[in-house]
Amino acid sequence: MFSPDDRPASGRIALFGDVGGHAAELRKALVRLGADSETLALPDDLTVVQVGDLIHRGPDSPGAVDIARTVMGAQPKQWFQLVGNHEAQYLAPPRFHWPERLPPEVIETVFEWWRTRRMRLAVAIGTDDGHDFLVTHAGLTEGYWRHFMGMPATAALAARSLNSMIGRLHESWLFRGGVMVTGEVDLSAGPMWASAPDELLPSWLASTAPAPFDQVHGHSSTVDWVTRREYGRPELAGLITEDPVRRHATAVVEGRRIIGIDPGHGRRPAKTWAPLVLTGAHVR
Ligand SMILES: [Mn+2]
Repeated sequence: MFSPDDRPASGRIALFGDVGGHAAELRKALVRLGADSETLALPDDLTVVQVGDLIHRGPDSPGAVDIARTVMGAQPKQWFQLVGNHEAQYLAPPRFHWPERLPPEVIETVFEWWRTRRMRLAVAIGTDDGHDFLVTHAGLTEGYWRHFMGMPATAALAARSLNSMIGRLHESWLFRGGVMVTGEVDLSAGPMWASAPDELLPSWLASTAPAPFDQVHGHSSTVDWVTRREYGRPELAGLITEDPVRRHATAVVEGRRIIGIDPGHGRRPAKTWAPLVLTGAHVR
């Protein structure tokens, strides 16, 4: 029997975009949210979702993996680790050219997360004010939702569908590329690879049915945060609200929000960025 007491307690959920090997930035932001400055123990009311691409690019990928490993080990219900295309590089094709390779023990940790399903494709988040968010690395395109998943009607069903494919017959579907792999725009691009300006947003704009839930994603952005130039078709610009301090870009398509939170770190960290903090929120 369902009773209101069975509902997970609501609290803060901090969604971290692509960390890209910037372990020091991740640590600083966690401490700012109330994590212990030495052990990184999270306060009881805080849950973290990291959208994948923890690694590569910045100076300390092993350190970033170590932070996730430490908190997941101590507080497994309070850290949700998603898989990005950079983690996928060590798991399955398509592989892309990348100049760095992690040390073997770090690769082993990433592989172990995947094998034990500690690292997953998606998380669904509900908020007390009625939002229903699906969180994935690159975002769920309309075509992938339609053709590979049977059009789940809620974020929780979509997350369950994606996560249940790990280790199963159709696992390779999860690694489906898109324009960033093939050079061809694909409105069914996969949830680790879809490009926000070229595939994710256009796919939902072209949809005959409104999106059934809101989304949060990392991986790519509709705006270059350094030059403030917008990517993609001009009609996208009118739909997007930018927060250049936090580096969040929120598109509203048919009343549904698609929030991009990739801070766009390079070899150096972004000058300014922040996780997206949802209050009154719970993982479904
Ligand atoms: Mn990515």
